[in-house]
Amino acid sequence: MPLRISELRAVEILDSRARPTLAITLTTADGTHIHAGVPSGASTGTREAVELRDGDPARFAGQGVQQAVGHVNAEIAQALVGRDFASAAEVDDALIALDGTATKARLGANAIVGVSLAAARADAAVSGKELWQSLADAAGTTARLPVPHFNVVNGGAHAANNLDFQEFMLAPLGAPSLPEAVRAGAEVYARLKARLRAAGHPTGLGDEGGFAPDLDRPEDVLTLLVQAIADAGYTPGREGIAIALDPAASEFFTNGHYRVAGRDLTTDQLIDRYEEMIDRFPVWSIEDGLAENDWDGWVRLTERLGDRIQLMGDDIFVTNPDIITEAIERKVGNSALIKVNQIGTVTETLEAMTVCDRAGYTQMISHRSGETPDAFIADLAVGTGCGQIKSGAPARGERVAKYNRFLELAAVHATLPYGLRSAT
Ligand code: 2PG
Ligand code: MG
Repeated sequence: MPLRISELRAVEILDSRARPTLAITLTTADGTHIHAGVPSGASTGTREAVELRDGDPARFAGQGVQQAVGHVNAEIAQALVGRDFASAAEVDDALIALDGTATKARLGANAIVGVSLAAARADAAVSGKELWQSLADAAGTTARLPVPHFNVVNGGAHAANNLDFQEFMLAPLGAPSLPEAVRAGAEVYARLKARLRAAGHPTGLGDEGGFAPDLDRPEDVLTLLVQAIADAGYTPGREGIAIALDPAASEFFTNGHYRVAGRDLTTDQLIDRYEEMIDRFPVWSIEDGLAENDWDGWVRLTERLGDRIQLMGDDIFVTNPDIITEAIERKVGNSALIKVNQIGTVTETLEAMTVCDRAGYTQMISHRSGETPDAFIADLAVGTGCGQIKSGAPARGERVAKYNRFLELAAVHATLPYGLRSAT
């Protein structure tokens, strides 16, 4: 059935960090109401699609999105309402053409991505499919439940502590099923809280629901994580619960040096440090281990550690098929973090994942530090079958909404496979 939009409306709402974002309501010709919430990052890559923020210091310190809302309600609605589209991909093409810029800066990537998410949902609804099924059909992929990566310690731009590394994640690679993986994440999270409390650390949370203790050295956090995993009765390691890091290194790269725990490190010293970490701790994946403009460093990082662990590009790749293509040519990384709002449409996101697949680069679907309860990315992860997702801690509603969606899908669709697609 063609997709016909009879009404399109945006509203300025708040994200999980008290910053404005957009909620989209799309009504299809048969009267179905579709909703979508727009995520937003803090540690953004410089080549991401550009969010439109009002810049009016009198409202939300310049962070308002009334202009983006206005674009949805006027120009975008005018262009889309009443037209027949054969697919959500056609809606995305229309959005890209209407905006006319390479970075989606004119109408705003936040406006465009909200409409794109809603269009994908509307497309599923008119074809009588669940969102994940519809996305699997659009992408030509085999659905699968992903390994959740629980971000249980927050630092960097996501917390007001001394930790330079942004994210320390639990990866229950050895869990036999999705429900068991979620259970493992929640149980270790509780044990970690108890350990932090016993050691006199505050147990306040960062933006993604992980604890934000005032530790300096990443190795001290890794030690705590391994202890908490064992406390909860699991085996630290790939056969049980492994660890994934997102240092978000662009954030602590200045004047050609990486500042970690009060010391300036060269690129090669930081690579040495990572090597020691993966020798001593069950770290299976490092995202943004180096800065987005340190491409030569990334080449060396990949040469040295690429056959031992997953080396994932986030700020450096920004879900951009062209940049990922260049990275593949230059042998930079072996995996990509995937965020719909970095590139701005669902269709381009699926393209980026196809580019990765062809080169054997693994992919992990990701939330943003600013989220809404919208669990679109859960269906995206299942539909594309990429086998990995990160959606923050197993705590806080906007993070848990995604994990809970998996629990529902696992219960209803018992035949959905679970786990990494292939070992890295
Ligand atoms: C990241 C993301 C999500 P942000 O760096 O991977 O965890 O952070 O949304 O702030 O860019
Ligand atoms: Mg990142």
